[in-house]
Amino acid sequence: MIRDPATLQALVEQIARFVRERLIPSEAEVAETDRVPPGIVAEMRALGLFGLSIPEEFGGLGLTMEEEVAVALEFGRTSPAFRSVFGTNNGIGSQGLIMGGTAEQKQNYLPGMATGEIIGSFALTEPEAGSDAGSLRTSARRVDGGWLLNGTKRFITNAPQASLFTVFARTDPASNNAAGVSAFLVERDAPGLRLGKPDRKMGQKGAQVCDVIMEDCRVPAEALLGGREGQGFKTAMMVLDRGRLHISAVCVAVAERLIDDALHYAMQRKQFGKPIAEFQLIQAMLADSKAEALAGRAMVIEAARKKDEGHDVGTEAACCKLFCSEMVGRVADRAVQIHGGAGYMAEYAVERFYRDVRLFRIYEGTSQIQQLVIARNMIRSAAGR
Ligand code: COS
Repeated sequence: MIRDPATLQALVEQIARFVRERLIPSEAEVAETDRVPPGIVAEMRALGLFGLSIPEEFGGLGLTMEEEVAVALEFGRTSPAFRSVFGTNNGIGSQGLIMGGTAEQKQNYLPGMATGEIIGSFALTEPEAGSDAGSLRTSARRVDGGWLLNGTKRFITNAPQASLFTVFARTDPASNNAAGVSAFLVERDAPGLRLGKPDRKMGQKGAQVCDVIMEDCRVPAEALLGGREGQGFKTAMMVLDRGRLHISAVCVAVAERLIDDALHYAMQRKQFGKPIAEFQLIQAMLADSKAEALAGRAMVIEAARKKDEGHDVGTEAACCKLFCSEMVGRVADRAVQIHGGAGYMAEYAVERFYRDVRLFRIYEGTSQIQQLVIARNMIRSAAGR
């Protein structure tokens, strides 16, 4: 749902200009230094990018899903590391709170998240619990006046910058599945919480990831998200359903950027006496990429509209994440191929994007998990469950 097309268009144009004039020229520097310059982060804050999906009553822009997708289709046209800076505040780092927080919890954190003063982070994955998120082992034990958390969370995006973690922990020690999991809002300075060293990654340099380690980490009783035990896993799944649509839009945007880069390269690179764009085998790669990116764009917008209409889009979100993340992998591969030897060299952006996009098929649920979710939902619905 687009509430006011003119306002959205103005926002989209503003973001497109920011991407073109500020982010794309800084891509190489961010990849080299593994950090987004503070000046750019300040500009992101001024543009309201940290609060895109946070409700207006808490100082955000309160975008609908379709509006958020429209915006992601613009800011995704650059290194995914830039999106990560404000991505968790709009997605997995804030949505648990928006969907399941108490009025007081929302009031405490959402205004700071909307401005970017508070960076939110989502702490679900563990060394032994990745795809099988329901088997997580981090424990939360009730103690006088609060909870004691113990466990390690792994590959946590934005953890080095975060001031608030949504931590998923087992509150029912007798359980070994999703039912015994609860969510907690854990502040960075909670006693007993420490961070591991930043992980060294294949790509997406500038987006930082590390372990979050809790050793008798004490949090107050009010840290239990929504004040309810046993809801954590469902909250995590609902957050991921939404996050998967957002990531899908980013995949489409990166694919469109790579198609532009490959097309321009093919039009100016000459071999056998003419631009390689005139060769049909190059054209086939360009055309397949264009058609697939268009399919991705259409399915993400359609699913976002359906979500705004109030439908459960768990299946659609998984379909989008599966198709768009695999699609951008194919597009990046073709973009390198069209660039030939140059595509293997670090001075061309496609070399970096080729590594960056690999993560899309893994985080917020691997392609295999999306397949499992889609098929399981199909079977359930056919069986009338
Ligand atoms: N929305 C709301 N509730 C959901 C849900 C969703 N999308 N998906 C599952 N649930 C609920 C189920 O209805 C069930 O509740 P009831 O027991 O009351 O019926 C509960 O959650 C457990 O669901 P399920 O039995 O399907 O859990 P499984 O342990 O079988 O796990 C998968 C399901 C594999 C789909 C889940 O673990 C998953 O998504 N894994 C990937 C995790 C991931 O994306 N990690 C990335 C890290 S974050 S960057």
